[in-house]
Amino acid sequence: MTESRIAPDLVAAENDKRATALKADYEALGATLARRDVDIEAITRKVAEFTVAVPSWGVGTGGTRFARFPGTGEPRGIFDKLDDCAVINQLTQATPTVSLHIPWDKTDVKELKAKGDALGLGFDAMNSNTFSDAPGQKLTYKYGSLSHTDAATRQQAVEHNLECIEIGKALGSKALTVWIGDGSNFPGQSNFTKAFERYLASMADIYKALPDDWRLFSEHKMYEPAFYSTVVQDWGTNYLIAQTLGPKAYCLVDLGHHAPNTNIEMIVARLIQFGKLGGFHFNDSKYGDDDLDAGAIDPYRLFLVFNELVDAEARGVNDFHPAHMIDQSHNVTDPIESLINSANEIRRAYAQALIVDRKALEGYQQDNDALMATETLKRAYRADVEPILAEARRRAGGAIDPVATYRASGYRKKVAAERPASISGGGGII
Ligand SMILES: [Mn+2]
Repeated sequence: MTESRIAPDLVAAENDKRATALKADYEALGATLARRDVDIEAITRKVAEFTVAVPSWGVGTGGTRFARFPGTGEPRGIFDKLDDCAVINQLTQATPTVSLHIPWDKTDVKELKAKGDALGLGFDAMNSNTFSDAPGQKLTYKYGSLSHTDAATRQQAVEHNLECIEIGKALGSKALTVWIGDGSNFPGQSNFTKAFERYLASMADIYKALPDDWRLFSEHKMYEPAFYSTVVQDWGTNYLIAQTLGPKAYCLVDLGHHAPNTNIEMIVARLIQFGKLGGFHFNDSKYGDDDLDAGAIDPYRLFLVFNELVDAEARGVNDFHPAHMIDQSHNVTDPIESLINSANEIRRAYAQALIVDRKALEGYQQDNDALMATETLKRAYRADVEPILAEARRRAGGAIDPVATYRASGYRKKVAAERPASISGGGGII
């Protein structure tokens, strides 16, 4: 029996208030879609099956380089974090897994597994950290980790990743995500070629230790913390890594890790075409790696990314199962509310992409009818699919309006009484 963090009676009472309106909206949308030969039930089923992992670090309040303003009732450690993740999943029924970060979430693995089981939560990709120094760490990562000039420092970073795999094995995880902050701040500081050779050799050591049913995700990022050059800076370098390492190595696309205006959906298409799309870190950005909520700034871009994923699904691309994870930093909102909304926005983009008339689109592309081709995408994007999302949640036992239900539950106030405010939250942005 899964432990409920919010009383099921309260969820049911909140849903009762909204059930009649939802039924009417769902039927009306169903009739509209039927005129386009789209079966609303088929879309609702697919949406219900679509899940996204919540990052353990996302439920704490984030910050910028300048300051962090703690929220109330912030999680004190990984067990509190899992409680908060369970709230998100209870209300959205879209986030049954959590992505952990080591060493931030390091604790007794058996207790961690038991806590996840009690809350009905599984564990998605493990995330290593060699971009900051852990307390008591022997060698510093100030000048890099897996690509460091010093062999002993590289070895220490490799061993940390091996430890992440071991922890993940005990938790039922099936993937390791590696993001490094290695790079340089000044022209001439680092030899690009030698640094990348050292990185590849370190990653090959990690790859060797990867269980056969695991995947290794490398995550590229254009800049920060290094501001002149970054060792794994773009999808091209990332693709070279995955190609060099072998069939268990894939590229992870964090939407925020690109220059503004980069055509990310096209990167996604390329990686799919060559069998190296491992998964996503969803978030949104306006200027740089802002880590804003998914769909907050450019929901059309999110839709276009999903359009590529659904296109691949429709074409029956072999062995296609990208990992979906959220990676955001919540500075001014209640992180639980942001993550609830983000999970919904991601499902929304998926639902909209599912209703694209692909046959018509292909015809317009073939005829070079640019206007009607783009209009075909827009037509799907303009559809208000909220009744589909709400109905999928309701049927699975979630909330028709998850944020309103969360607020009605008084959860934050309740945990604030148990959890004293902290200045440092062990949070971070990757
Ligand atoms: Mn990321």
